[in-house]
Amino acid sequence: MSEEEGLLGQARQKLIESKRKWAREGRHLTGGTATPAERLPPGQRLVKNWPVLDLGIQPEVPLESFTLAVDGLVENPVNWSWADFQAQPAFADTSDIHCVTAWSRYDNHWEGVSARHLLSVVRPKPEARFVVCHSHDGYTTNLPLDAFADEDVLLAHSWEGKPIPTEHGGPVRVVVPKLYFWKSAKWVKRIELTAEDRPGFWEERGYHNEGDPWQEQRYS
Ligand SMILES: Nc1nc2c(c(=O)[nH]1)N[C@H]1C(S)=C(S)[C@@H](COP(=O)(O)O)O[C@H]1N2
Ligand SMILES: [Mo]
Repeated sequence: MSEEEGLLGQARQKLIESKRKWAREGRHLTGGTATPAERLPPGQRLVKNWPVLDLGIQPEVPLESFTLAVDGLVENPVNWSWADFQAQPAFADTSDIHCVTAWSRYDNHWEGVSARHLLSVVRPKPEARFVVCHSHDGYTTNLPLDAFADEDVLLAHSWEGKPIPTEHGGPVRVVVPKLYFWKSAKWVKRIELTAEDRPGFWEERGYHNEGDPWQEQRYS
């Protein structure tokens, strides 16, 4: 049995197949462009609620067994416990969510540890150019190290002043506001720095490798 069949099962496979089909058909593409000066990227509509999207697995990660590894091409790999994670400088930021399925949600108040701080601790080697985020549900997503190192990127433990609920990726999820939300890994367990770009779960299934909402980089 392949990893995909074993990990995801048939019901989930069906959902993945339909999203793949949308990617092939260019569903939600408007052909428009916009700059971040326009707050709502092309083809997006504003929502007030917060939809849940995942592969059908919502892993429970007890804080006692929480670990976050940051490794690969770094001088100082870490494997933080929950206490280690909590001991890092606190970072708070407010940003918008843009999901490839065409909803956007403004003014999300996040708290956690900034990607910049994390990088200052692990110290990327000169060869490191990409990041792969690995999650407890088997999900992966890739992005350039430069994009991960943006000032608004964080490993969030709280949203609107409360711990991030399990369905939204708690205890810790990545938040990368300037890219479509599939680049923001829920239930993150490992952040790997690499020299070569390695497409993640959706990037291998027809989603765009970069995923800039203002350039409408939905599908490849
Ligand atoms: N671990 C994990 N992270 C994930 C996903 C997933 O299936 N597993 N889905 C991605 C997608 S496609 C989106 S749109 C957002 C959804 O996050 P939300 O459920 O908190 O809205 O999470 C992203 N991160
Ligand atoms: Mo998504």
